[in-house]
Amino acid sequence: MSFLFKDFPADRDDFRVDVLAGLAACPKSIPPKYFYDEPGCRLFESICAQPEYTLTRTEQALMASRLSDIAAAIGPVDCIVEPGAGDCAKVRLLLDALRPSQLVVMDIAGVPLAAAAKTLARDYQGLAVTALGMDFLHDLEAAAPYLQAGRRLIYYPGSSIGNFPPDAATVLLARFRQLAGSEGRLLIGFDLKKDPLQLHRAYNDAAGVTAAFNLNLLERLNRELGADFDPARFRHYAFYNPVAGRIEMHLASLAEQDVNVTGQRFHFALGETLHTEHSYKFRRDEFSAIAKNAGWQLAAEWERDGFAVQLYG
Ligand code: AVI
Repeated sequence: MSFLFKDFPADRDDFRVDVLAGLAACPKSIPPKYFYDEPGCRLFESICAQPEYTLTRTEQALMASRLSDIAAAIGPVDCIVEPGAGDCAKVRLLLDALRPSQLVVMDIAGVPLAAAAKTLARDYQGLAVTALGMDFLHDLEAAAPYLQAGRRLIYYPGSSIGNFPPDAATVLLARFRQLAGSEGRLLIGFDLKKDPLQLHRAYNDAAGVTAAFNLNLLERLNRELGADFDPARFRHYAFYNPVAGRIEMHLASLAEQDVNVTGQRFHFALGETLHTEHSYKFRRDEFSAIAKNAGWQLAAEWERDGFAVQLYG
């Protein structure tokens, strides 16, 4: 078994600084990457199993049904790199089809990543698995020394790119281009624009799991920064904004209230929201224009039930 884990410890101060800046801003916001502490990762897995949130299952079905076409279009690959790999489940299909010699996975939640990556290393004899516990938005370039030479494929599934506004998505895709190199390829999955009511339901599941995921952010602030949010005084509020083409997720204050975070006091008016996530939905041509601005040329694409996978070179 060939396995390496390198942790790039998240700077507790980044979290504190981002939270304080986001709460002081108008409108208030906190970056969505802070959803993913351990309870947040578990809640996200549970969201993916909810009947209304079909995104993950649709992508899996698309990948499984078109795998041989996708693998043929990608061609030979030495190294697969997956930023934000989470439980490392999605990449297995590509490992089976492409048989690269190295897999590099990255995630801000380093402990669960390391466990999942170690299992992969056991399951795929001859595959060198490198797990990097890092906030790749900060540290992507630090991954370069861990990548073996050869042809690289960046795999970015799950519509994670939708959590970035278009300008930030362009910057991230350009950084992927740098890491992949001129011979490199990008396989990316994203959610398509569709019936707004279907989208609304996906982010307002009947079991309340998405609400719990959103409210867990306040509990995380209480646990890790000694804040005194009362989650019962905030409501999960998610809706589709058709002008911007995105789901917006907020936490709405149910009262006029003050909250203390690391000794600083923040006022919430009744109904004021803390914006926690954007989830952009795209047309295929809209997305390929963003990727083109980042230096990628569309090579092939596949679509199923409102979800797209595109291959770039
Ligand atoms: C991770 N990301 C693509 C998910 C999404 O759909 O934007 C996160 C999520 N937020 C609420 N439900 C799922």
